[in-house]
Amino acid sequence: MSKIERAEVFVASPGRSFVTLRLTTSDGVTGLGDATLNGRELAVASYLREHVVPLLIGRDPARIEDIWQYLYRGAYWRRGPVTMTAIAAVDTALWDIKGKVAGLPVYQLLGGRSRDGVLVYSHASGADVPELLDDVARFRELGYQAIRAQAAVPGVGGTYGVRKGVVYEPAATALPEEQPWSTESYLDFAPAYLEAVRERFGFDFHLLHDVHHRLTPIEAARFGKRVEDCRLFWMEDPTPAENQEAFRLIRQHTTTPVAVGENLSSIWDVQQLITEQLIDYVRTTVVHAGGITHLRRIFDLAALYQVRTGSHGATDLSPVTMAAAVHVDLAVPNFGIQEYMPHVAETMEVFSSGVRFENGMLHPSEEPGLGVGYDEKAAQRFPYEPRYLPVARRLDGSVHDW
Ligand code: KDG
Ligand code: MG
Repeated sequence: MSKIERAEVFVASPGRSFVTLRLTTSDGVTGLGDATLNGRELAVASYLREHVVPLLIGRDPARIEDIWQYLYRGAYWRRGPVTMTAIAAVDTALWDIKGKVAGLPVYQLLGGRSRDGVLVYSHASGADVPELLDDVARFRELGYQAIRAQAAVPGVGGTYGVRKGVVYEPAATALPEEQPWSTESYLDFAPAYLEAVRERFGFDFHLLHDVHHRLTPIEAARFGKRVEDCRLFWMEDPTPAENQEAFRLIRQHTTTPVAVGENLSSIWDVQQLITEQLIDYVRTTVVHAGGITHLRRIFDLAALYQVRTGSHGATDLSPVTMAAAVHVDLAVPNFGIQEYMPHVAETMEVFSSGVRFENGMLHPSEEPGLGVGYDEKAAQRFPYEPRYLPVARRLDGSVHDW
């Protein structure tokens, strides 16, 4: 029997911070898992190094489900982003190994293709409306069939989702940047720029918008109703999701589709949202929701309630997660869309990936496993640099949801 012989945890910042797990079997087969939790990287690295690696050595890498159950139930302390990201890294690496051993790309192990390619959306943004419109034009020219639009709210300075450099990277400072927020200004301004995008570019592409947890349920209801004629593919995270019942109020007022889940980590965290059909898209991801094994379980539950998938895919999800996501997206029957932000050149000096973008779709590598590589020597050129996500404050100085 093959055994897990080695488990290494790498923490590096090639363009941004990533935590990567590499498992090696007694047959010399390696598997990679992403363990990155933006702004809390070392918590997961330590959870893995101190509490998970000792449990893995000597186990049969073929027993993916059993190892998942052992790490989840065996910890006694369940769920939560740190635990579920650590379990995800192990699970993803084991699927990579299983694919390599079988000589098959991971999507084949998940039942094979349900579609020819994976529809993706990318991020257009601007410091003002003309800049946003130019950016949407750029993404249209690049072939994207779905585009998320965000613009800086006047009087609030930089806002969530608005690029400062080449790539949008919110975790940019050694301590959290404090960003001002005004719900009133946002509610006045955001519908107008979404309308401007539709007026200029029409309706033959999907338009998305991320509210990023900033509104109360009734404000979100008003926003969704106001933008109905823009026919959004979705409004994302209209209100924080701790109280899932809150989404019923949004539902009572608007037909704008709702997407939730990027910061939720287990099937229990999305159960009510799904089974009571309070959302249209579930955005949980491989890396933060327990890996391929658990994500598949969430997506299967969602399928029963006509909820489709729309996994998180910002640049804080490493190329390992992006590759794993594309394998899952290709296979599940209820796929909706995949978020996609290409990584910067430094990141790709460390990771290699066979994922390919063509005509607004992603395609996986046909190599056995996930089709990703990690160059540990190259990673040494990019030592870990801690970076925090920003914190939002209302104009009166009180803390708001970022
Ligand atoms: O780490 C947090 C980011 O990934 C998140 O803020 C990005 O909301 C986001 C999105 O939809 O990509
Ligand atoms: Mg989001």
